[in-house]
Amino acid sequence: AAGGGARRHFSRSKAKAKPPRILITGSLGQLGVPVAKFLRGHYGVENVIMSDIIKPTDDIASSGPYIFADILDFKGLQEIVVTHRIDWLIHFSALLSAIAEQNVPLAVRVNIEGMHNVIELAKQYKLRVFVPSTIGAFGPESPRAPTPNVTVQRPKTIYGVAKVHAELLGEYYFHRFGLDFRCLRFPGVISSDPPGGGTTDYAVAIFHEVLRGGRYECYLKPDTRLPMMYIEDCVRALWSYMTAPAERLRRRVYNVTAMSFTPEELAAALAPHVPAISVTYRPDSRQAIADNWPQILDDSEARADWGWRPEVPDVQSLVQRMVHDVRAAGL
Ligand code: AKB
Repeated sequence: AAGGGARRHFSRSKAKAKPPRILITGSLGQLGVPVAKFLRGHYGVENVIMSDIIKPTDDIASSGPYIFADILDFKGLQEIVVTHRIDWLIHFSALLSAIAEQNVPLAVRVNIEGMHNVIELAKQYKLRVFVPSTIGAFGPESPRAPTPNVTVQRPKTIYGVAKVHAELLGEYYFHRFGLDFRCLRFPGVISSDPPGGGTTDYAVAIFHEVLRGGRYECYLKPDTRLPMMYIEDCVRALWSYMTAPAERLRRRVYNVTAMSFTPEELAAALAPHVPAISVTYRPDSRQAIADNWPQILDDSEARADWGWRPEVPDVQSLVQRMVHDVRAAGL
Protein backbone atom coordinates (compact mmCIF):
# COMPACT_ATOMS: atom_id res chain seq x y z
CA ALA A 1 0.00 0.00 0.00
CA ALA A 2 2.86 2.29 0.88
CA GLY A 3 4.42 1.67 -2.53
CA GLY A 4 1.09 2.32 -4.23
CA GLY A 5 0.75 5.58 -2.35
CA ALA A 6 4.22 6.65 -3.36
CA ARG A 7 3.49 5.78 -7.00
CA ARG A 8 0.27 7.70 -6.89
CA HIS A 9 2.11 10.64 -5.40
CA PHE A 10 4.84 10.36 -8.05
CA SER A 11 2.43 10.24 -10.96
CA ARG A 12 0.46 13.13 -9.54
CA SER A 13 3.54 15.32 -9.31
CA LYS A 14 4.59 14.24 -12.81
CA ALA A 15 1.19 15.31 -14.05
CA LYS A 16 1.73 18.79 -12.57
CA ALA A 17 0.91 21.51 -15.13
CA LYS A 18 3.93 22.51 -17.14
CA PRO A 19 5.11 26.04 -16.39
CA PRO A 20 4.04 28.78 -18.79
CA ARG A 21 6.66 30.29 -21.08
CA ILE A 22 6.54 34.01 -20.52
CA LEU A 23 7.69 37.00 -22.57
CA ILE A 24 8.05 40.37 -20.84
CA THR A 25 8.15 43.43 -23.12
CA GLY A 26 9.76 46.67 -21.94
CA SER A 27 11.40 44.59 -19.26
CA LEU A 28 14.14 47.06 -18.36
CA GLY A 29 11.66 49.48 -16.80
CA GLN A 30 10.82 49.75 -13.10
CA LEU A 31 8.51 46.71 -13.04
CA GLY A 32 10.17 44.35 -15.52
CA VAL A 33 13.24 43.42 -13.50
CA PRO A 34 11.46 42.49 -10.23
CA VAL A 35 8.61 40.77 -12.07
CA ALA A 36 11.07 38.68 -14.11
CA LYS A 37 12.99 37.78 -10.96
CA PHE A 38 9.83 36.65 -9.17
CA LEU A 39 8.46 34.66 -12.11
CA ARG A 40 11.82 33.01 -12.74
CA GLY A 41 11.89 31.92 -9.10
CA HIS A 42 8.48 30.39 -9.65
CA TYR A 43 8.53 28.96 -13.16
CA GLY A 44 12.26 28.50 -13.86
CA VAL A 45 14.80 30.94 -15.26
CA GLU A 46 14.59 29.58 -18.81
CA ASN A 47 10.82 30.03 -18.95
CA VAL A 48 10.83 33.79 -18.45
CA ILE A 49 12.27 35.83 -21.31
CA MET A 50 13.05 39.47 -20.72
CA SER A 51 12.99 41.76 -23.75
CA ASP A 52 13.47 45.39 -24.68
CA ILE A 53 15.12 47.53 -27.34
CA ILE A 54 17.88 48.57 -24.92
CA LYS A 55 21.21 46.82 -24.37
CA PRO A 56 21.05 45.12 -20.96
CA THR A 57 23.60 45.52 -18.17
CA ASP A 58 25.91 42.56 -17.48
CA ASP A 59 23.80 41.72 -14.40
CA ILE A 60 20.59 41.45 -16.42
CA ALA A 61 22.26 39.63 -19.31
CA SER A 62 23.66 36.98 -17.00
CA SER A 63 20.45 36.57 -14.96
CA GLY A 64 18.55 34.64 -17.67
CA PRO A 65 17.22 34.84 -21.25
CA TYR A 66 17.19 38.35 -22.66
CA ILE A 67 16.29 39.22 -26.27
CA PHE A 68 15.66 42.21 -28.50
CA ALA A 69 11.95 42.84 -29.07
CA ASP A 70 10.47 45.94 -30.67
CA ILE A 71 6.74 46.10 -29.97
CA LEU A 72 6.27 48.18 -33.12
CA ASP A 73 7.53 45.28 -35.27
CA PHE A 74 4.65 42.81 -35.55
CA LYS A 75 6.51 40.24 -37.61
CA GLY A 76 9.43 40.30 -35.18
CA LEU A 77 7.02 39.67 -32.31
CA GLN A 78 5.42 36.76 -34.18
CA GLU A 79 8.85 35.23 -34.68
CA ILE A 80 9.66 35.51 -30.98
CA VAL A 81 6.36 33.93 -29.89
CA VAL A 82 6.83 31.02 -32.30
CA THR A 83 10.54 30.45 -31.69
CA HIS A 84 10.28 30.64 -27.92
CA ARG A 85 6.84 28.95 -27.71
CA ILE A 86 5.41 31.76 -25.59
CA ASP A 87 2.23 31.20 -23.52
CA TRP A 88 1.97 34.41 -21.51
CA LEU A 89 2.79 37.93 -22.58
CA ILE A 90 3.44 40.62 -19.98
CA HIS A 91 3.39 43.92 -21.78
CA PHE A 92 5.28 46.66 -19.92
CA SER A 93 6.54 48.80 -22.83
CA ALA A 94 5.14 52.32 -22.38
CA LEU A 95 6.11 55.94 -21.89
CA LEU A 96 4.97 57.09 -18.42
CA SER A 97 2.66 60.05 -17.77
CA ALA A 98 5.05 63.01 -17.54
CA ILE A 99 7.49 61.96 -20.27
CA ALA A 100 4.65 61.06 -22.65
CA GLU A 101 3.39 64.67 -22.50
CA GLN A 102 6.79 65.79 -23.81
CA ASN A 103 6.62 63.59 -26.90
CA VAL A 104 3.01 62.84 -27.78
CA PRO A 105 3.69 61.31 -31.25
CA LEU A 106 6.13 58.84 -29.72
CA ALA A 107 3.67 58.06 -26.91
CA VAL A 108 0.95 57.37 -29.51
CA ARG A 109 3.26 54.96 -31.30
CA VAL A 110 4.57 53.12 -28.26
CA ASN A 111 1.51 53.22 -25.97
CA ILE A 112 -1.26 52.87 -28.57
CA GLU A 113 0.19 51.29 -31.73
CA GLY A 114 2.34 48.97 -29.61
CA MET A 115 -0.81 47.85 -27.80
CA HIS A 116 -2.50 47.09 -31.14
CA ASN A 117 0.37 44.76 -32.04
CA VAL A 118 0.39 43.08 -28.67
CA ILE A 119 -3.33 42.39 -28.58
CA GLU A 120 -3.44 41.02 -32.14
CA LEU A 121 -0.43 38.87 -31.37
CA ALA A 122 -2.06 37.54 -28.21
CA LYS A 123 -5.24 36.75 -30.13
CA GLN A 124 -3.41 35.04 -32.99
CA TYR A 125 -1.36 32.78 -30.69
CA LYS A 126 -3.95 32.43 -27.90
CA LEU A 127 -1.66 33.95 -25.28
CA ARG A 128 -2.71 35.01 -21.81
CA VAL A 129 -1.82 38.69 -21.84
CA PHE A 130 -1.23 41.10 -18.97
CA VAL A 131 -1.29 44.85 -19.56
CA PRO A 132 -0.84 47.24 -16.64
CA SER A 133 -3.21 50.16 -16.42
CA THR A 134 -2.95 52.96 -13.91
CA ILE A 135 -4.59 55.60 -11.72
CA GLY A 136 -3.73 57.81 -14.73
CA ALA A 137 -6.65 56.21 -16.60
CA PHE A 138 -8.96 58.46 -14.54
CA GLY A 139 -9.51 62.18 -14.93
CA PRO A 140 -11.03 65.28 -13.32
CA GLU A 141 -14.58 64.02 -13.77
CA SER A 142 -13.88 60.74 -11.94
CA PRO A 143 -14.69 60.58 -8.22
CA ARG A 144 -11.30 60.92 -6.48
CA ALA A 145 -11.71 59.56 -2.97
CA PRO A 146 -12.48 56.78 -3.45
CA THR A 147 -12.34 56.02 -7.17
CA PRO A 148 -14.44 52.92 -7.89
CA ASN A 149 -13.60 50.21 -10.40
CA VAL A 150 -16.24 51.35 -12.86
CA THR A 151 -16.78 55.09 -13.17
CA VAL A 152 -16.30 58.04 -15.52
CA GLN A 153 -12.87 57.94 -17.23
CA ARG A 154 -11.89 61.09 -19.07
CA PRO A 155 -8.10 61.32 -18.56
CA LYS A 156 -6.34 64.50 -19.67
CA THR A 157 -2.92 62.99 -20.50
CA ILE A 158 -1.98 60.97 -23.57
CA TYR A 159 -0.72 58.30 -21.15
CA GLY A 160 -4.19 58.04 -19.60
CA VAL A 161 -5.96 58.11 -22.96
CA ALA A 162 -3.73 55.25 -24.18
CA LYS A 163 -4.46 53.24 -21.02
CA VAL A 164 -8.24 53.65 -21.33
CA HIS A 165 -7.86 52.58 -24.96
CA ALA A 166 -5.89 49.51 -23.85
CA GLU A 167 -8.47 48.61 -21.19
CA LEU A 168 -11.38 48.87 -23.62
CA LEU A 169 -9.58 47.07 -26.42
CA GLY A 170 -8.64 44.23 -24.08
CA GLU A 171 -12.19 43.89 -22.77
CA TYR A 172 -13.48 43.93 -26.33
CA TYR A 173 -11.07 41.17 -27.45
CA PHE A 174 -12.08 39.16 -24.39
CA HIS A 175 -15.81 39.38 -25.16
CA ARG A 176 -15.47 39.12 -28.94
CA PHE A 177 -12.68 36.55 -29.32
CA GLY A 178 -12.29 34.97 -25.88
CA LEU A 179 -8.80 36.46 -25.44
CA ASP A 180 -7.48 35.88 -21.92
CA PHE A 181 -6.79 39.58 -21.30
CA ARG A 182 -5.91 40.63 -17.75
CA CYS A 183 -5.31 44.20 -16.65
CA LEU A 184 -4.67 45.83 -13.27
CA ARG A 185 -4.84 49.55 -12.59
CA PHE A 186 -1.73 50.17 -10.50
CA PRO A 187 -1.12 53.18 -8.26
CA GLY A 188 2.37 54.71 -7.99
CA VAL A 189 4.79 51.82 -7.48
CA ILE A 190 7.61 52.34 -4.99
CA SER A 191 10.87 50.41 -5.40
CA SER A 192 14.58 51.07 -5.00
CA ASP A 193 14.93 50.83 -8.80
CA PRO A 194 14.22 54.22 -10.29
CA PRO A 195 11.12 54.64 -12.46
CA GLY A 196 11.41 57.05 -15.38
CA GLY A 197 9.14 59.88 -16.39
CA GLY A 198 6.13 59.34 -14.12
CA THR A 199 4.16 61.71 -11.91
CA THR A 200 4.51 59.51 -8.82
CA ASP A 201 8.32 59.25 -9.18
CA TYR A 202 8.88 61.69 -6.31
CA ALA A 203 7.97 58.92 -3.86
CA VAL A 204 11.01 56.94 -5.05
CA ALA A 205 13.42 59.83 -5.63
CA ILE A 206 12.88 61.19 -2.11
CA PHE A 207 14.35 58.02 -0.56
CA HIS A 208 17.51 58.16 -2.68
CA GLU A 209 18.08 61.86 -2.12
CA VAL A 210 17.38 62.15 1.60
CA LEU A 211 19.29 58.98 2.46
CA ARG A 212 22.26 60.34 0.51
CA GLY A 213 22.22 64.02 1.44
CA GLY A 214 19.30 64.72 3.79
CA ARG A 215 17.52 67.03 1.31
CA TYR A 216 14.85 66.73 -1.37
CA GLU A 217 13.00 69.28 -3.50
CA CYS A 218 9.58 67.87 -4.35
CA TYR A 219 7.83 68.79 -7.62
CA LEU A 220 4.36 68.22 -6.09
CA LYS A 221 2.64 70.30 -3.41
CA PRO A 222 2.97 68.92 0.15
CA ASP A 223 -0.72 67.97 0.37
CA THR A 224 -1.01 66.06 -2.96
CA ARG A 225 -2.56 62.74 -1.99
CA LEU A 226 -2.00 59.81 -4.37
CA PRO A 227 -2.48 56.03 -4.12
CA MET A 228 0.76 54.02 -3.83
CA MET A 229 2.06 50.46 -3.50
CA TYR A 230 5.37 48.76 -2.58
CA ILE A 231 7.00 46.84 -5.43
CA GLU A 232 6.65 43.42 -3.77
CA ASP A 233 2.91 43.93 -3.44
CA CYS A 234 2.75 45.00 -7.08
CA VAL A 235 4.54 41.81 -8.20
CA ARG A 236 2.31 39.65 -5.99
CA ALA A 237 -0.84 41.36 -7.29
CA LEU A 238 0.23 40.70 -10.86
CA TRP A 239 1.04 37.07 -10.21
CA SER A 240 -2.05 36.23 -8.16
CA TYR A 241 -4.24 37.87 -10.79
CA MET A 242 -2.47 36.05 -13.64
CA THR A 243 -2.99 32.72 -11.89
CA ALA A 244 -6.55 33.38 -10.67
CA PRO A 245 -9.03 30.89 -12.16
CA ALA A 246 -11.05 32.56 -14.93
CA GLU A 247 -14.35 31.71 -13.21
CA ARG A 248 -13.40 33.96 -10.27
CA LEU A 249 -12.96 37.01 -12.47
CA ARG A 250 -16.10 39.08 -12.79
CA ARG A 251 -14.21 41.59 -14.93
CA ARG A 252 -10.93 41.91 -16.81
CA VAL A 253 -9.75 45.28 -15.45
CA TYR A 254 -9.36 45.71 -11.68
CA ASN A 255 -8.18 48.55 -9.43
CA VAL A 256 -5.47 47.49 -6.95
CA THR A 257 -3.83 49.61 -4.29
CA ALA A 258 -2.16 49.47 -0.90
CA MET A 259 -2.21 52.95 0.68
CA SER A 260 -2.49 56.67 -0.07
CA PHE A 261 -0.25 59.45 1.24
CA THR A 262 0.96 62.98 0.54
CA PRO A 263 4.60 64.12 0.12
CA GLU A 264 4.37 65.79 3.51
CA GLU A 265 3.19 62.56 5.18
CA LEU A 266 5.95 60.58 3.45
CA ALA A 267 8.56 63.09 4.62
CA ALA A 268 7.23 62.84 8.19
CA ALA A 269 7.46 59.03 8.08
CA LEU A 270 11.04 59.29 6.80
CA ALA A 271 12.13 61.81 9.44
CA PRO A 272 12.98 59.25 12.18
CA HIS A 273 15.41 57.56 9.74
CA VAL A 274 17.20 60.73 8.58
CA PRO A 275 18.65 63.23 11.03
CA ALA A 276 17.98 66.83 9.92
CA ILE A 277 15.83 65.95 6.90
CA SER A 278 14.87 68.91 4.71
CA VAL A 279 12.08 68.61 2.13
CA THR A 280 11.08 71.68 0.13
CA TYR A 281 8.36 72.05 -2.47
CA ARG A 282 8.47 73.55 -5.95
CA PRO A 283 5.48 72.27 -7.98
CA ASP A 284 5.99 71.92 -11.74
CA SER A 285 3.84 70.66 -14.64
CA ARG A 286 3.40 67.28 -12.94
CA GLN A 287 1.19 68.94 -10.32
CA ALA A 288 -1.58 69.47 -12.89
CA ILE A 289 -1.42 65.75 -13.77
CA ALA A 290 -1.59 64.65 -10.13
CA ASP A 291 -4.50 67.01 -9.43
CA ASN A 292 -6.67 65.04 -11.88
CA TRP A 293 -5.80 61.60 -10.50
CA PRO A 294 -7.51 59.55 -7.78
CA GLN A 295 -6.52 60.22 -4.18
CA ILE A 296 -7.81 56.88 -2.95
CA LEU A 297 -8.38 53.89 -5.21
CA ASP A 298 -11.21 51.52 -4.32
CA ASP A 299 -9.90 47.99 -4.87
CA SER A 300 -12.71 46.16 -3.06
CA GLU A 301 -13.64 44.18 -6.19
CA ALA A 302 -10.11 42.74 -6.55
CA ARG A 303 -10.19 41.84 -2.85
CA ALA A 304 -13.56 40.13 -3.14
CA ASP A 305 -13.07 38.34 -6.47
CA TRP A 306 -9.53 36.94 -6.33
CA GLY A 307 -8.38 37.65 -2.79
CA TRP A 308 -6.12 40.66 -3.32
CA ARG A 309 -4.57 42.03 -0.10
CA PRO A 310 -1.39 44.12 0.24
CA GLU A 311 1.31 43.01 2.69
CA VAL A 312 2.71 46.53 3.06
CA PRO A 313 -0.47 48.48 3.76
CA ASP A 314 0.72 51.81 5.20
CA VAL A 315 3.34 54.51 4.81
CA GLN A 316 5.29 53.50 7.96
CA SER A 317 5.86 49.92 6.83
CA LEU A 318 6.64 51.14 3.31
CA VAL A 319 9.31 53.51 4.64
CA GLN A 320 10.91 50.72 6.67
CA ARG A 321 11.16 48.46 3.61
CA MET A 322 12.43 51.22 1.36
CA VAL A 323 15.07 52.56 3.75
CA HIS A 324 16.39 49.01 4.01
CA ASP A 325 16.25 48.41 0.22
CA VAL A 326 17.92 51.68 -0.77
CA ARG A 327 20.67 51.23 1.81
CA ALA A 328 21.23 47.59 0.80
CA ALA A 329 21.48 48.59 -2.85
CA GLY A 330 24.13 51.13 -1.81
CA LEU A 331 22.54 53.76 -4.08
C1 AKB B 1 3.18 57.57 -13.51
O1 AKB B 1 3.33 58.36 -12.56
O2 AKB B 1 3.08 57.93 -14.68
C2 AKB B 1 3.05 56.10 -13.19
C3 AKB B 1 1.62 55.73 -12.97
C4 AKB B 1 0.94 56.04 -11.70
O3 AKB B 1 1.01 55.19 -13.85
N1 AKB B 1 3.82 55.77 -12.03
